[in-house]
Amino acid sequence: MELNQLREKILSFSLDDGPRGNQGYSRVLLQLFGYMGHGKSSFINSCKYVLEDSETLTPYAEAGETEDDGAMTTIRAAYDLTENITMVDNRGYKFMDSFERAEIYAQLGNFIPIGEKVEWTGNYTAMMHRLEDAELNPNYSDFIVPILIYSATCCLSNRKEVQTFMDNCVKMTGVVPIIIITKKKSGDFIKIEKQFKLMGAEVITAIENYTNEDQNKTLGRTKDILMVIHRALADVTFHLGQKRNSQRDWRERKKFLLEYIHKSDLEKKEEERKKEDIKRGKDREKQKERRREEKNITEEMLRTFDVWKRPEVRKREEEERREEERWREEARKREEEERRVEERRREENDPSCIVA
Ligand SMILES: Nc1nc2c(ncn2[C@@H]2O[C@H](COP(=O)(O)OP(=O)(O)OP(=O)(O)O)[C@@H](O)[C@H]2O)c(=O)[nH]1
Ligand SMILES: [Mg+2]
Repeated sequence: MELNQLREKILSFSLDDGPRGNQGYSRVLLQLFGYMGHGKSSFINSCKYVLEDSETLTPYAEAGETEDDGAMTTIRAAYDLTENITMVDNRGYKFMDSFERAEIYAQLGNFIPIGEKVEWTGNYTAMMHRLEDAELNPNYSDFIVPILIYSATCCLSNRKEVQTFMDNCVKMTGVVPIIIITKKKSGDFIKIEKQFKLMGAEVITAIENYTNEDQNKTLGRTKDILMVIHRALADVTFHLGQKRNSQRDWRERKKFLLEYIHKSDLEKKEEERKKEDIKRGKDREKQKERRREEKNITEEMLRTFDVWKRPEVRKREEEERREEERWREEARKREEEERRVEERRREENDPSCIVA
C-alpha cells in the first residue's frame, strides 16, 4: 500500500464503518505498556510524526531518561491520533510484582482515569477503592488494543512475566498485544522477535523511534510505524465483525481485575507468611546456635577450671596422705614404746624374775 493511502485509511477510520456498526464503541484506545525507558512515549511521538505532514518532530509525550532511574511518565496521559483513535501512555514498570501487575491491568482495563497519576499502591483496599471510583464514571465506549513496547537492548530474561502479561491482555481485551521492538539498531532484535513469536505474538515490528536527536523521515521507518497503526485497526474491525457488547466487555474486564486483585492479595499474604516462617525458623536456629555456644563455653570453662584446679587438689591430698601416714607412724611408735614400758614394768614386778 502506498504511504499516502495508508495514512488516509488511518485518518478516516471510523468505528461506525464495521459490518455490525460500532456496537457501543466510539473510540479506539491504543494502550501502550512496557518497562521503564523502553520507548513508549517516543513511540507516541513517532506515530504522531508519521501521521502529520510536518518536517520536524513535535515531542507531544515527554520522553527521556530520569536521573534517579525512575519512570519518566507517571501520569496516565492520552494523545489523540485522529478523531477516533487515541494513544494512551501508561506508566512504565520496573519490576512486575503482583501488585504492580494489578495496577497495570487497572490501566489496561481503563479503570484509572486519564490524567491521573499512577501509584504502585501495593494495597488491596486502595485498589478496591479505585475500582469503586471507576464504577461511578464507567467508560464503556473505548475499544482497547494493547501494545507492548520492548527495547532490543534487553534480552527477555523476564520471559515468564511477559508471557503472563500477554496472556492476560487476551483475557481482558480479546486482542493479542501488538509487539513493538524499539531501539532495533542497539540490540539483537531478530532474536527477540523470534522469542515473541514463540510466545504467541501475532504482530511484531522492530523499529527505530523518531526522537529529537534522530528525526529524518525515511520511507521504511515511516511505513513500519503506519503499518502498526493500520494493523491495530484491522484487529478492531475483526472484533467488531463479531457480536460484541461494550458494557458486558467492561464488566468482564472488571471481573477479571477483581479476581486478579483478590488473587494478588492472597499471594502477598502467603508470601508474607512464608517470609515470617523463614524468619522464625532462622531465629530458632540462631537460638539453638546460641545455646550450643553457651554450653560449649560452660564446658570449656569447667574443663579449664578442672585443669587449673587438679594440681592443687592433688597436692593437698598428697599432704593429707603424708600427714595421716606420719600420724599412723607416730601412733605405732607410741604403742611400741608403751608396750615396751609395760613389759619392763611387768618384768620388774614378777618375783620369778628376781635373781637370788
Ligand atoms: N536510539 C533509540 N532511542 C530511543 C528509541 N526509543 C526511545 N529512545 C530513547 O530512550 C529513552 C527513553 O524513551 P522514552 O520514550 O521516554 O521511554 P518510556 O518507555 O516512555 O519511559 P518511561 O516513561 O520512563 O516509562 C529516550 O532518551 C529516548 O530518546 C529508539 O527506538 N531508538
Ligand atoms: Mg514515557
